[in-house]
Amino acid sequence: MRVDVVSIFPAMFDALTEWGITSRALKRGLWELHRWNPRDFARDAYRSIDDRPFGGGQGMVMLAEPLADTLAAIAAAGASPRAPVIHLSPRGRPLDQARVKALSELPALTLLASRYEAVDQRLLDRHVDEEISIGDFVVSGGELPAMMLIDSLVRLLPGALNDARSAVEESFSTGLLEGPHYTRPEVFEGVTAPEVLLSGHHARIAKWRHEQSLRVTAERRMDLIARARAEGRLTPADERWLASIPSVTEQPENS
Ligand code: 4F9
Repeated sequence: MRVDVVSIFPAMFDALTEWGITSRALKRGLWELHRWNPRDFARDAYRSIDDRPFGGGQGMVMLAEPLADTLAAIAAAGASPRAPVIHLSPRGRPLDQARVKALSELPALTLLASRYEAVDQRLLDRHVDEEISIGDFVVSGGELPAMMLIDSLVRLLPGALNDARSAVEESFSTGLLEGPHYTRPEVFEGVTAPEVLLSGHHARIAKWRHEQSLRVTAERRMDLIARARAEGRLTPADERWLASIPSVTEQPENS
């Protein structure tokens, strides 16, 4: 997979190329990163990439022209057919694992990581295919959101994870949160790990883990339980277990 990123802080992406699974996958040749600084495409002597908003107001707006020229250079450098251009923005559609999976199957994509609160709308309308949000909060620029998107994509590329991990990946596709995990020592600060995990009884352990996954999901993310229910992914045994958990069945006051 080829990833082109547009950012005025290209060095931030060293976090992906230097560390962890994304770095190893790069060295394995599973993906490549090309960085483009729109300042290199500025049209004036000051290398301007932003200006004050028409109509007044707070903040600056990224100029359409240097960004359009950057995207044109990427299209000229990249393989055809043209890769989709994605802008990381709090105004975008929220990212989820299904979208990550679909994007990970593309041969190439271009990410626009903007700064200064805004980008000229004409650039977005004419040259951006999709806007994606990584959550309902604001950060100082699109670089960290772009890195989160790239990390989530790269770990799905065949060969990026070592085998033991890919099984863990499958467990997210259940659409439920993971339950608790334990390792040595058996007693930590006076708290013993759940005895079932030390029993060696594989069927009981699998049942316990599934129940814990349901419990944690119901306590924190009823939206995921509702979706699993709607999609027919909860068995009658799952429903009986959920109905038996006090912290789940208790209704919060004022609701
Ligand atoms: C981008 C926030 C995607 C959430 C970009 C400021 C952003 C963001 N998801 N905030 N620039």
